[in-house]
Amino acid sequence: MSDLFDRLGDIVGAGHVLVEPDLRAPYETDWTRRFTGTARCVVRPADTAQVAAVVRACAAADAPIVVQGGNTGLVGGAVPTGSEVLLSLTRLTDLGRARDIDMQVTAGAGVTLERLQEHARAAGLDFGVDLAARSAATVGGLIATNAGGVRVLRYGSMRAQVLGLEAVLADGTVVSRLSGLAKDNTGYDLTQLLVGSEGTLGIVTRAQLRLVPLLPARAVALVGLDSVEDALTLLAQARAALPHLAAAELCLAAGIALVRGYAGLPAPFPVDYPYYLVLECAGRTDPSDDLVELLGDAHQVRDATMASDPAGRTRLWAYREAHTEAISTAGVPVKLDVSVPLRTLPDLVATLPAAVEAAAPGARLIVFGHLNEGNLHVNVLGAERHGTEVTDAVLRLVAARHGSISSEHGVGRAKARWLSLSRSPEEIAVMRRIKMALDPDRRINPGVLLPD
Ligand code: 2HG
Ligand code: ZN
Repeated sequence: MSDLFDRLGDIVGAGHVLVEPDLRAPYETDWTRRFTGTARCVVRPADTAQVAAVVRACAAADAPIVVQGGNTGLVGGAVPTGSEVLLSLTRLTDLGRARDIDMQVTAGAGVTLERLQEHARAAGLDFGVDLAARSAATVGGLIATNAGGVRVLRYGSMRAQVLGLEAVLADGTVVSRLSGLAKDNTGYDLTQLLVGSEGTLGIVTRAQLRLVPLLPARAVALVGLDSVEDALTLLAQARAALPHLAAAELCLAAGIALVRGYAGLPAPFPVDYPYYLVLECAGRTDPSDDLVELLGDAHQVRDATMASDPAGRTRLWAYREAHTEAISTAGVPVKLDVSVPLRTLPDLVATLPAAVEAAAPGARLIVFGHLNEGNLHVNVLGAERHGTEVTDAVLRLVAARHGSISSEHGVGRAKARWLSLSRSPEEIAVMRRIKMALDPDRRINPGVLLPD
């Protein structure tokens, strides 16, 4: 083993090979504390050439690799299981000029989402993906998991932002396609094959990313509602009437109560409602009037509060964005991320409490999510000992409604054994053949995505 450490030290510098348990520890447990394991060592290369050399050294030593970005993943896909070298990409922080001529930027895998956003905004542009873990989540991880977030309604998920990438394959080959051409029909799209492959086909080291216009004028509304059906009707009206619609996020009373306790937020309205919708509009000029008109005309709206100044917007977004932190502060959740066709969403929301109670009696269910994509985040507290039962019960409800067992977080280790609920045997067989073609020795992220 020490031969491998020496070799890795030669490649990245001995200070970037972390062997001692206390140095490895921050990398070995995920953000939610649900997934934890041991790595042989953590290795922190500085550029693509070093990543390729590390991969070759690991291959020579027959050491599997687990790849990690900001360690904000939620499905255990970047956590080691015992024998892997943990390859951390946080030092790949090169960030090119945000170009307005083609609205693109080249970013290293270790660039955080927040830095990318600030960089684009300083150039009068913006990035199309946003999510609460922005300060730590990295470009490489966002690509590997095809991250979603709160702006999918307007710009699509991470996949839609990736115009090209550079990656190291399991044998150390570097494939690079960073030209960013808007039109390029020259065969298989390797870039999009790697997006969402969860590090199982290659290690993304750099990406060519699409930027979007900066829309500085924003208005946010928090709306109290009686039912999911009403939330969907209001969303349909908003989609039709508001060309500036930028986000539509659903919260439930239990989550709002938890967040209020955690963040010390006041009650948004004099009375509580079972459902809440956060709507955001974004444009070059203040979109408040359009939002006021929509909410004034919609009979489903029980109460609403709005803000267009930055502090007020942040305050309203906090009711939604603080969910994940509030949940993790309350305990270690069983965390599921599912989507169903919109017409079946009310029924799924109605069915979840009984299914969860049967699987984990007395557990606490917190549901929220991205309404436009029918994407619910199902978090269950106090169910650590019933994680498998809860996961099985919820994912079967989703599959019965032709939904997806992973809407945006990925499959990781957490859901690999349930993959067949969302993908056919034929699809899984093709996925395995692709894996075998690119990583026949199952060297990178073994056990992630595809069940053993
Ligand atoms: C979000 O939408 C993230 O805030 C996290 O996808 C969801 O904590 C979760 O379950
Ligand atoms: Zn989400």
